[in-house]
Amino acid sequence: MARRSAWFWIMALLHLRHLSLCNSATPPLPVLPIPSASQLQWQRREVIMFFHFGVNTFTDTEWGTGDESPWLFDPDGLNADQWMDAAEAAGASLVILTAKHHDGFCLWPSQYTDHSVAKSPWKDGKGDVVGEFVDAARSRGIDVGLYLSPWDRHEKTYGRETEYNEFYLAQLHELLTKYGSMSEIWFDGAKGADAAKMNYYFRDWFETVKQLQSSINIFSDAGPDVRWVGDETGGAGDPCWSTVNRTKLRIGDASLISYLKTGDPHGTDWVPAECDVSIRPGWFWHKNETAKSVSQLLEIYYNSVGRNCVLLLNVPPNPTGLVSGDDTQRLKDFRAAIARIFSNDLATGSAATASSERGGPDGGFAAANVLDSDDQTFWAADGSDQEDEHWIELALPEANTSFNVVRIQEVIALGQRIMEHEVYADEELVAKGTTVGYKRLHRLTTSVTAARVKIRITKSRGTPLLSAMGLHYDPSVDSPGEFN
Ligand code: FUL
Repeated sequence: MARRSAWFWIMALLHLRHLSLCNSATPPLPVLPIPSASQLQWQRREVIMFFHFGVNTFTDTEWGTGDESPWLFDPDGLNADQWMDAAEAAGASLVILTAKHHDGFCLWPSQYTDHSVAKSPWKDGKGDVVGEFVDAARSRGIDVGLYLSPWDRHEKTYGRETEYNEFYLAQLHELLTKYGSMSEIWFDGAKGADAAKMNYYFRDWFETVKQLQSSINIFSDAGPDVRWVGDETGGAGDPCWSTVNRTKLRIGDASLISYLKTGDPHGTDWVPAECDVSIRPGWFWHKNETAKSVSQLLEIYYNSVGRNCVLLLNVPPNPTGLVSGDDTQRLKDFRAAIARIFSNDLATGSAATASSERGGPDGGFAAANVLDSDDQTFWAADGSDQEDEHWIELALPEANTSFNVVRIQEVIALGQRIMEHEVYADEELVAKGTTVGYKRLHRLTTSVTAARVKIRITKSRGTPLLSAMGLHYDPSVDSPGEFN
């Protein structure tokens, strides 16, 4: 055989690579609506943290009246860096602070009111909790969000529509220009029955927020980027669609609660749900309250993250200005329980097959992609086959694999598609559900042993796309006291 030059072989390899690239199928078109880049980033966080702190911390109340003296606010040991230990313990990559709660007391020295840290004895009125919070989070690589209550029980202009809307907007402007980039801004729809009647100019506020920080996510009952899930227990509806018709939503309208909980399979807007709940009974610190148990927190995790939502878990700092050591320890134990369950994927090493694979086995969308821990790769059923039912099956590496949690993840970047699905262990139906979304966790009531696990997708909007599938063992299913 004639000797070939190195150049020949390089060209031959490039040619082969070109041929194999030509064999890749294109990704399918999205099924609209789809998330924005900021919404996708938010969704991947899974658990984020809330800090409720303010004059209520010193008066042992949940809703202050607005008449409290700023003189009450004196957290003489405040250490925002220590708060971030709690965030890290929970694995939270975003922390949100109540810059102003309903009582109107501002945790930063707002130039538009005297009712703030500037009039408190803390640091002789020179302190800035928002500033310390932001610096502490950033120094740990944690992103920041702020809560600014529209309902303000202190501000005298509240009730005078134009004046108060301007006042609120000015405060928003301060917060969004003084403290760098924010990932989320929280508009709370709560307002007491005694609140003066007035309209908030949400449209003006939201447009200004986006003008100042274009990649921020705006949270409210009605989005536009993240919606309230409809209650404060930390659980989503089942199903919980990230899609809604935004025109149906109104901030503070209690008749919409069930719509918020479930979302809308026919919704034209992507507005995913955030599940807010406190680690303790109250949002603010109270000396007689203690943190929820690990098993309660786990239940919340399954009912929020496991239902396609983000969990916003509140931890209240105490009057010293510190998060209780017991709360941080509880968060560590919670995280350890999650790691114990989910770090071991019993599906690893399975052989994956499917009803069809877009572009065939070498098209780039093979069933095996659900096992590669890479959420950029995925299994796509072949859109050209006319079956309305699709399936994917894993032949497990061990014939007698025992599991009790099934994890399924859709490629939400291309739309939330699955409307109905069933999970089979060998031939037995062990779970069924409706939508999947970013993450769907089925915790079974008893452990099952199987050699094969199959997901049948019996109804979907367009062909289904799965980025991941996993099988896990939660010891508390067999021994309920395990995580108490
Ligand atoms: C509610 C408020 O009234 C509570 O005090 C708390 O801030 C919670 C997160 O939102 O609407």
